[in-house]
Amino acid sequence: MNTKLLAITFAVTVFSAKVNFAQSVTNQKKWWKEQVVYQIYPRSFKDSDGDGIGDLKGITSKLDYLKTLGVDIVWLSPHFDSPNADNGYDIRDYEKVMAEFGTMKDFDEMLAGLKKRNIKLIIDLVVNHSSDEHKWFQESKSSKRSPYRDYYIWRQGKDGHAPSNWPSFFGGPAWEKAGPDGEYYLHYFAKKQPDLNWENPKLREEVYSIMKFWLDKGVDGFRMDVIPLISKNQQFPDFDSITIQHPEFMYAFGPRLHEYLKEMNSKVLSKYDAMTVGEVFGGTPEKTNLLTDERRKEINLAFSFDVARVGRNNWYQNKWTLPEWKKLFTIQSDLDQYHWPTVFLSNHDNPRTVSKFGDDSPAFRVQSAKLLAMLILMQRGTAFLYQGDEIGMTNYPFTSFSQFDDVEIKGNYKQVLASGVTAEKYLAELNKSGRDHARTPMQWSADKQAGFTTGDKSWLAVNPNYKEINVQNELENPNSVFNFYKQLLAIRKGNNDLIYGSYKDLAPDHNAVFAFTRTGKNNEYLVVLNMSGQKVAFDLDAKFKNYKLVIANQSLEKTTLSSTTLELEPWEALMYKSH
Ligand code: ISL
Repeated sequence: MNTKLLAITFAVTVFSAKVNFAQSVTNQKKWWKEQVVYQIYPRSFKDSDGDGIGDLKGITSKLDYLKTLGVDIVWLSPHFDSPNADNGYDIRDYEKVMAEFGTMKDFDEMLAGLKKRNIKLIIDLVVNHSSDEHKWFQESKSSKRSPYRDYYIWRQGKDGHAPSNWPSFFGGPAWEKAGPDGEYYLHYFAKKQPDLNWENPKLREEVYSIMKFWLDKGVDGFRMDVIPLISKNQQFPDFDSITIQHPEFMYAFGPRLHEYLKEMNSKVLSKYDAMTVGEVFGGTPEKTNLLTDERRKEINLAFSFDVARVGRNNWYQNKWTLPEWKKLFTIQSDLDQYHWPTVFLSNHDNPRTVSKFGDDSPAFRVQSAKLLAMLILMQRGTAFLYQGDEIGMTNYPFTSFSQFDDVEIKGNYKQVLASGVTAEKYLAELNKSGRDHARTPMQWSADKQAGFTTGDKSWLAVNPNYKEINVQNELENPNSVFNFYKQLLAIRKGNNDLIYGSYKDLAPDHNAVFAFTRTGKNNEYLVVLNMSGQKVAFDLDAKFKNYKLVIANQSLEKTTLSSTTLELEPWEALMYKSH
């Protein structure tokens, strides 16, 4: 190679290394960018007193399980006092533990147990609304002259009707007439979940005081429930017939949202090393990026649902293609150094990961659950795992509406059927998209009630497949989904190439294979996932020749990439590294 060409080649190599170097290190290092979160839905995790409802002592009894798995942070869904109109997302007292879940002493013991195991805790901040049984609302409803009246949003009706045609997400209108003055109060969700009035500085100070109460107890941050909804358009205009189909896009990002979050950050969050992740329901990538831009000092991270809810139109689960799904990962990983992505495929509001994105049939459940584990944990961004996904738990086979618990399903039932959708069609769709799939009790063993409770009944039926799919079996089987998650978590832990490395989709248009690289300062990792039930021959660039296998969910003979054509088995997942 002549000198000039050599010099050019050298310059290009240095530049591309610099680009990779730049991409892998420009993000400021933070613990919440590096660590993996495990979401616990306390009602369904572990019951310690036989009443069929999960509780805090139950969680404490399973902390060694979480430590063995290797997760770093627990996100605890609401544990506060609640009448459970929406399973705790309707809070009656923000500084008291729900009686079914135990006492503040139990909370303190759970928190101490987590800290002893070097596991952080973030809790759910639900401050778009409270329970209608909260003392603030009871006072507010009692009279227009109550000092708590403006803790909520009351308006006179118009011509004998509600103040506007706004709908609730849980069926019916978003306005409810109540109290001696005949005014209406606003509730985006259930009637028992009245929206708080963030225009009122006194209410905001109450929220900040609640946040400090839990941060001073040693909690490490918050997941913020529907946080983009807290600022309302004070004109409360009627929606047209199209907008009304997806009101979240009108309810979210109201005029004072950023002002409120900057105030919250300045008055509370900036005084702690706290992690915040906003549930950005009703957002767009551009708007969401304004929330999480580090320079704006609002919140750290956001759940936008593009990836997890791909194909969703309310409770309809429509088809989607792998290329359109892969593009969403590229968009979120292309964020600049002031933003940091989240990676999650399910939570307590969405179907089970392996049932929606994998294949939960007996032939491919284990392999596809492992493949999805590699996808989540090797993507760029803070990974959020949902309880039970680590053992490949599946959707529940609902056969009748009486089996559902979800207030969203029950609240929408009448109007869905009134719209002409048959009960069979609605049930069939809910068997793909319903929230209860993720809320069936954690399957600990093949004992009765899957070892979730010593009682004879659980608050929601245990999935009938618990004798096959349970933690005990998983721990005993070295090739289990659990042990694959555990291996991946160990590979990822502290690996700055996998955490901060740049991301590149190698085959964005491929309809079956999801292949990407993660390039850091020291190593490049190649991940190849066959997200189909068919064998696929996949061609790789020659540069990957001689990359070494790190982990695979099936055949291990593909140890070195000697050929640049990979013959992939159905649902085969492989990860290689450059050296
Ligand atoms: O997408 C949805 C609306 O149809 C729901 O799954 C969900 O209500 C929405 O994502 C907001 O979720 C959060 O707020 C709700 C609560 O029911 C959810 O459990 C919570 O995650 C109201 O607090």
